[in-house]
Amino acid sequence: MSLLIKSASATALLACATTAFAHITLPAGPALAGSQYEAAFRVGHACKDARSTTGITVRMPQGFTLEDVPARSGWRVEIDQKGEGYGTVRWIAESAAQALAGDKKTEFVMRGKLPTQTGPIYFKVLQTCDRGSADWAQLPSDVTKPGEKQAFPAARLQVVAPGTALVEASSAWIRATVPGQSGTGGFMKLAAGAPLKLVGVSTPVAGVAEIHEMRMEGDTMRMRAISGLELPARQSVELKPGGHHLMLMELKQPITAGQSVPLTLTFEDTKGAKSTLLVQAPAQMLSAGGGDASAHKH
Ligand SMILES: [Cu+2]
Repeated sequence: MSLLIKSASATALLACATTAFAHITLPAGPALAGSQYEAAFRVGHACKDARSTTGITVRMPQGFTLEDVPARSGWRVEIDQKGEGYGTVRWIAESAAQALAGDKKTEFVMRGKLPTQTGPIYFKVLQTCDRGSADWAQLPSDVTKPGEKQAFPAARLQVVAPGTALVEASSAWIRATVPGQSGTGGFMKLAAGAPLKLVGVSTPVAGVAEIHEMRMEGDTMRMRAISGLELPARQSVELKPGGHHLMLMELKQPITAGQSVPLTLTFEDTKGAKSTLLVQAPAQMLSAGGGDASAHKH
């Protein structure tokens, strides 16, 4: 029922996020198996060396049942249910003037029903431009060398089972400790598919685990426990050094780099229903970005 985030995949997600501006992506966060889903493909960049985007063709994944494509001013929509693979939806700019300029961002929206099967699904998107095209169609399995990034990743959606936390964690890590240290911080990105609140954390390695915020008191940055952290729907919220973080105290053992620390996160939805997510956070000395949390003061 839980999503296990392994360090390798967390690293891959992090690498991907840094270049996400150029990719065609779906909003962050998972969606429920068998539910109605609004697939909003975000386009924020024209093809390389191009000035504008003139067409978008989405190849639907297996199990996705198209229900509706809202009309889009200045663009014609062609739906081919028998098209390539499991059907295609194509938006075509009616004129060069209607094409999406390279410095403009927008979303191309379709609605449909998600498969009942859980796991990631991928929408392959062909972006055609006034000059050239870009086929956002690579799957994680297309990358074979360790550490290699996908140049043209397909838009990914994590489909989760009913009863599971509707939230995805990525880039999780725990700061490794030095001898004598009794507490440490935990960091990750969280993306909820519907409004959720992170209300708790527990781990076998610590006697006390809390959600912390950082705030200025006078001219000193201090941290304190909060009862919950709001996670807006379809957005990524980052827990990071110097910002919101998980605080592990009364450590029962040293946390050594490379060790994997299980964290059970508890969430509450808008109706108060609780769900949990197990995240495996690798321990490391510094964040991937080299950030420094030594400014923390209790
Ligand atoms: Cu703290």
